[in-house]
Amino acid sequence: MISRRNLFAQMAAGAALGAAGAVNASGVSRVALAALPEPAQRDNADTAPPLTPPNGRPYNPVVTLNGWTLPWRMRDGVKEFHLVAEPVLRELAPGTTAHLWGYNGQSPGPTIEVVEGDRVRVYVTNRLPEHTSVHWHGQRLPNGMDGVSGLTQPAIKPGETFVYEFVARRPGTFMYHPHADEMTQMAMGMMGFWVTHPKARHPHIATVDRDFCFLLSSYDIDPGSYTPRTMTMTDFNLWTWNSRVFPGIDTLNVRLGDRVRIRVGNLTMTNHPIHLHGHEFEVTGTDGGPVPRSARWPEVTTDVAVGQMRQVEFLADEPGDWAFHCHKSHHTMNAMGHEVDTLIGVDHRGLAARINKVIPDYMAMGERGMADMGEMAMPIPENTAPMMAGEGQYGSLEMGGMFSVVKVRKDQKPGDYSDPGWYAAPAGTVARAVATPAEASRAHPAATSPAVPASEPLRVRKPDGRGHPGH
Ligand SMILES: [Cu+2]
Repeated sequence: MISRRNLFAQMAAGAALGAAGAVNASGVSRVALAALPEPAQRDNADTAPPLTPPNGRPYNPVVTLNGWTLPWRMRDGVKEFHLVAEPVLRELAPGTTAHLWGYNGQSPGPTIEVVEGDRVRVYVTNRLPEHTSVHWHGQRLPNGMDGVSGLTQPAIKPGETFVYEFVARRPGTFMYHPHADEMTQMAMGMMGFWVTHPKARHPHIATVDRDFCFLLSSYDIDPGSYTPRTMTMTDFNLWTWNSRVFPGIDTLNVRLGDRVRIRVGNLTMTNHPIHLHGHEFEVTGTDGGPVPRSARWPEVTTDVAVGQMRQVEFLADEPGDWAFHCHKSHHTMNAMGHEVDTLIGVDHRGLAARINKVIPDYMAMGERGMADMGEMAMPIPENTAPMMAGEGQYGSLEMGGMFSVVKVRKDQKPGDYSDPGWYAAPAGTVARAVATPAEASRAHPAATSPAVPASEPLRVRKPDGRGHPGH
């Protein structure tokens, strides 16, 4: 059987050979094209180890969540990268794959990591069925390198290779994405991260132990299908970090006492309040660069608006498994339908039995909330991430989408950031069920009503004070 992944790789390889002979509109000579840096490819969605710089000025590299950093080569003092815009297969979570467009085999594309003052040359080969360009979001650069097709350059036609070259003038957190048929190309997953490290000690940029980065992106992929609807304006059904959904997003593993930086860029069509449990952080950088210390304040949630980048920092001083997620609760769900009535309080008994005579598979849902969805093995279409998924050590997490866990551990060896497994909470520090009615009354002596047997039907007290029995 021919795997699609191999097919795409072969197409990319064949196409790259073709590119060397192509006439190029940007004035790159045939000799230069023949000497293009090898376009590195990646075919899986694991979090790659940070790329320790093999040459150039040293820095502490970032960790791209479920992604990787693009290798470069030094040529006459210039850092040269090669991006290939192309169709890709991206695993959103185990069992769920999307047909996206991206760079070098993945969506998002690889992170580009440089140092302030570096001269950077990026070759971009277009293997898409339509023209594209790359805009270097947030950078100071010559106008003609800004990547807005039609405005600052001709579009890169299919089969062509363009070259961008500029000096990374200021340190900070940046993104790259097409500025050509953006609606389609970004809805298809074309984007990447860019980090410029400071060249020397910077008054507003701290040295950190762990430096994570990821992009927020969203897709509208019908359950059972593989390709995003690109015309969708607001009703996206997959909310991703680096084109992954929980439980497919890796955990952020840190050591107790680490200073941690997390960089987030938003290329969705809505804002995302990003929330960390158990710690306070400060926003130490925005789109425009580092925030002066005097202008920072403590937060546990920061909103990342459309097109913005935010970097937050905190001291990881509380051991545990700390949830880290977008606080819009619809964004921590996978492929969900929206045209669903609220059924809380509706008693389906009897009704379900009658419907079952006509539709044997019919399941009543929602009458006690949606939590049942997390645990019931409801039949779902192929290639569809369950709406509420993920198993923790205490049961179903009932989450999807933009959710992960910051794991803070004191017993990891220095430099060991492998997944430590679930947190072993010290005895007596985990919330638990109250054991007996006697214990309950000790805990809350004012309580006078007897414990309600679990079998009792739910009663709703109406504002007029009359009890409303279930039926
Ligand atoms: Cu969100």
